[in-house]
Amino acid sequence: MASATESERPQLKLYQFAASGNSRIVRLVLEEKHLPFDRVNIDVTKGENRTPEFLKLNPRGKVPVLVHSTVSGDVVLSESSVINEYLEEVFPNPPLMPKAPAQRAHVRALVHLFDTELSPTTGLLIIEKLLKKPEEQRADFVAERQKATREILARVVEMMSDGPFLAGDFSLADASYIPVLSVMAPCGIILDREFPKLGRWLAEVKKRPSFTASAH
Ligand SMILES: N[C@@H](CCC(=O)N[C@@H](CS)C(=O)NCC(=O)O)C(=O)O
Repeated sequence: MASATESERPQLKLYQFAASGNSRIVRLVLEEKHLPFDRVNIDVTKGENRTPEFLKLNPRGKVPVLVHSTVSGDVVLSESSVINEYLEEVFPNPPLMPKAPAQRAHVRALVHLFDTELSPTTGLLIIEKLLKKPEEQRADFVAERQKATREILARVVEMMSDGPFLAGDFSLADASYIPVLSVMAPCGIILDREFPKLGRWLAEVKKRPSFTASAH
């Protein structure tokens, strides 16, 4: 279905935190697919992700969690990239994965690079630069994380198609990178200057309605 009408409105509930980049990765895909969803806000700064109720949904105590209520019961999923693959399978239109197996593998390789390297490396840089007061920020730590981030971004650029998106048409890969790459400037990494291809990519994804709709 291209977009859900009221009669076939899917029962999707997203346990999320507005400021969480990983929650936004899923919100981006829900918006791109025009899927209505209910939000349950879990304030991780207040430990709401550690309550017994939430730990039943995700024993790792992390947002996002998606609950899809179906005739056969609730499907409870965590991990943004797993949730997004599920959404792509269950709600295939509009598609956010290419058709050819090699291109699909390429999208997954980009998502894997994000999940295993960029997210853990740069997540801590973002916390240091955006959440801590300037006087609390550790200059050595910031410099080391910026260097590691730049190394990973250089690899992303090598893997990028000719554009405007990361891998052909807008895909699950773009959704994974948007939240982190849209806050590189306050982290001291200027994409337009250092990674112009990514700067152009960011300008392009910002034009999509999903960028604004998913922001909070
Ligand atoms: N790889 C996971 C990461 C999830 C994650 O780290 N979520 C953060 C918010 S962005 C969280 O819930 N942190 C709370 C905590 O670890 O206590 C994903 O992609 O969903």
